[in-house]
Amino acid sequence: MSDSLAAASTAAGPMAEVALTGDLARPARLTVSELLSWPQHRAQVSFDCATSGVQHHRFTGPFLHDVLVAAGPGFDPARRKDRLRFLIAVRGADGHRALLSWAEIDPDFGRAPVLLAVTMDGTPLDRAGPQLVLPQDRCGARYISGIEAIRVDGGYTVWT
Ligand SMILES: Nc1nc2c(c(=O)[nH]1)N[C@H]1C(S)=C(S)[C@@H](COP(=O)(O)O)O[C@H]1N2
Ligand SMILES: [Mo]
Repeated sequence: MSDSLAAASTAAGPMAEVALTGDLARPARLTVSELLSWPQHRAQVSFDCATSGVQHHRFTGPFLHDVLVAAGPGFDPARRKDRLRFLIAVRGADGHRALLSWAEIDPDFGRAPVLLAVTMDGTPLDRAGPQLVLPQDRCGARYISGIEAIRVDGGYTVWT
C-alpha cells in the first residue's frame, strides 16, 4: 500500500477484512487488496430488488470457490461425494446473511461463477468490504455487500 493510501485509510477508518472460518485447514482474515492475488473475473449483471426494482452493475473479483479452496476446506478433494454436505454461510456487517451449498459453486456440480467482488462499477470496495455476486440469481437479495465473515461448515450439525 502506498503512503497516501495508508493515510487515507487511517482518515476514513481501517480497511475492511473478511474472516474465513469453520471447517478449514487455513482459516484467514483477508482484506480486499489481498483478494486481488487470485485470478480476477468480471461480471456484468442485472438483478431485481423487491423494493427498488431492476439494478445493473459491473463487478470484478476472484471466484468464491478459488478463495475457499485456498483456505483448505475439510474434505478430500479427490472424493466428490464428500463435498456435498458442505455449506457456505456468508454474513454482511449489518447481519444480512445467506447460505450457499458447496456444490452450488463447485466446478464438478452447479458451477455457479460466484464472485467475491473487490470492485463495483469501477469503484474499489476496500473500505466497504467485498460483495457476493451471483450472476445466476434473478433477485438481488443474495448480493451481500460489506461481507465480514464466510463460514464453511461440513454440515455435521444438520443431522444431529
Ligand atoms: N449487507 C447487505 N447486503 C445486501 C442487502 C442487505 O440488506 N445487507 N440487501 C440485498 C438486497 S435485498 C438487494 S436487492 C441488493 C441491493 O443492491 P443495490 O443496493 O445495489 O440496489 O443488495 C443485497 N445485499
Ligand atoms: Mo432487494
